[in-house]
Amino acid sequence: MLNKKITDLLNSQINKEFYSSYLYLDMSNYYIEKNLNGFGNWFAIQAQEEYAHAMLFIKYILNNSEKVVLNDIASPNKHYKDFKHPLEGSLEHEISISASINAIYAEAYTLKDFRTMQFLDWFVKEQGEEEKNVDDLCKRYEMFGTDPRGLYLLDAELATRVFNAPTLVI
Ligand code: OFO
Repeated sequence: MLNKKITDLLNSQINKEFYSSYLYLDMSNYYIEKNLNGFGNWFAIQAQEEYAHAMLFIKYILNNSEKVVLNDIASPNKHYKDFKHPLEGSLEHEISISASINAIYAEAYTLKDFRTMQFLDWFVKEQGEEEKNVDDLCKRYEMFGTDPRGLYLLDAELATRVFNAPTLVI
């Protein structure tokens, strides 16, 4: 059994993870529409990862015999002004998701909910990695993306990314 506040926060995190997936799918579609299929692939994999994260939260709540609440997922409804815009948007988004995970962690810490803290440890680390990956991509775009040949090579590299399911055991 979990504390009600923790359950509510975990349920709200499910929505944020599904929204993240939707947001990254929107970014993927944007790049594919612009014929940058490698960037499109990179974001499609981000979307898959976020979906997998939502499912981990669902599993954790169910394993603790609590009710999963699936709320409406907001439309990303974005208009991207240039190729860099989604990259910056995704960095900003990851920073906000890190803050959200940290807020649940802080609540679990206050309540001495060690089980939830242990579950969230993986996400704390994952957020650190995701922030770094997106930040790296922003920087590499800055360096190479404004030159057509550089953009072509970066796109080709991003096309090689494959999905690896999270290995977290709940
Ligand atoms: Fe769910 O991994 Fe970042 O947002």
